[in-house]
Amino acid sequence: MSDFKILTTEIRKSIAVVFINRPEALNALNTVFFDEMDALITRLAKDQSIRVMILTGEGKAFVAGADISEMVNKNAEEGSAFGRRGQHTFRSLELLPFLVIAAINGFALGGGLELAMACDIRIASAKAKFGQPEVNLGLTPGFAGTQRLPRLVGLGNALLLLTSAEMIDASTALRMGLIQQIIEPEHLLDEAFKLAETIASKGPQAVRKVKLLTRKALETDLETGSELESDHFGSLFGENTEGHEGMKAFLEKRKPNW
Ligand code: CO8
Repeated sequence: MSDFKILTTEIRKSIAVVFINRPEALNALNTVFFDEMDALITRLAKDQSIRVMILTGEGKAFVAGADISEMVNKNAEEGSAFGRRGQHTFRSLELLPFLVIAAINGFALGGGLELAMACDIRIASAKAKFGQPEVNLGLTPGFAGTQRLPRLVGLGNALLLLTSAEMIDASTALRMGLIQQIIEPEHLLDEAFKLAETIASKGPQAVRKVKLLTRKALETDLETGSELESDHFGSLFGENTEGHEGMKAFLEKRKPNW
């Protein structure tokens, strides 16, 4: 998508691979990034052919945080507005109907870790480093890091990372549950692509529904979530549905034709 300065996108089969391409500033997130990400999300959300998206960074960082040079002279009102802007973009990313895999190639710090946490699955290079260093700058996270981190790693681990600003390696991040897999750096994109292909080969409606329902589990009570699950489960049954085709294909010992 040539009209973008920072984001480059390749569509390979039904998989969108999105690169954050500002390596000279370790892919720090500025206003241009947020404008482009909003536009990209709007485009991709409408594209029914996309089954999985991979988000990764060019160079030695995934993203080393919000752009400090753009933030330094903001007043309180502008600071809040920038935070809200980023929160809105990350929420839209999280709400994309298809699965989003963060392939974390290097530093994922501050706003960069917040961005990775808004993705559905995180796989990381063995060289990646993670942290919420905002308190080093006299700041709190501003893109909902205080909200997503405890949901992913528990309160104690979240407060440890948020208040110590300690940078952790990939094996510590895996142990905490912050990431799901560690990959040798040279194989990161290939492995992300293989995982994306595996997910893309499953029932597309079922995968979208699983994402929606599983995310709901963190945002609603058990009864409401279970009720929603029953509705979606039921919608996959009956003539000409994906579930009918999937079950018929199993019984007929053939691949489903989604
Ligand atoms: N913002 C702007 N520029 C950056 C950033 C950043 N976050 N990170 C790196 N850069 C720039 C450097 O200034 C440097 O530029 P130049 O070459 O012009 O001097 C270039 O990228 C390369 O960086 P380094 O030379 O520092 O590379 P090193 O390998 O020596 O160090 C580090 C890598 C450790 C990642 C180091 O760059 C670093 O500590 N970066 C800052 C990390 C950080 O503090 N991130 C958190 C930022 S705050 C944040 O994300 C809050 C989000 C919520 C905001 C809410 C809005 C109100």
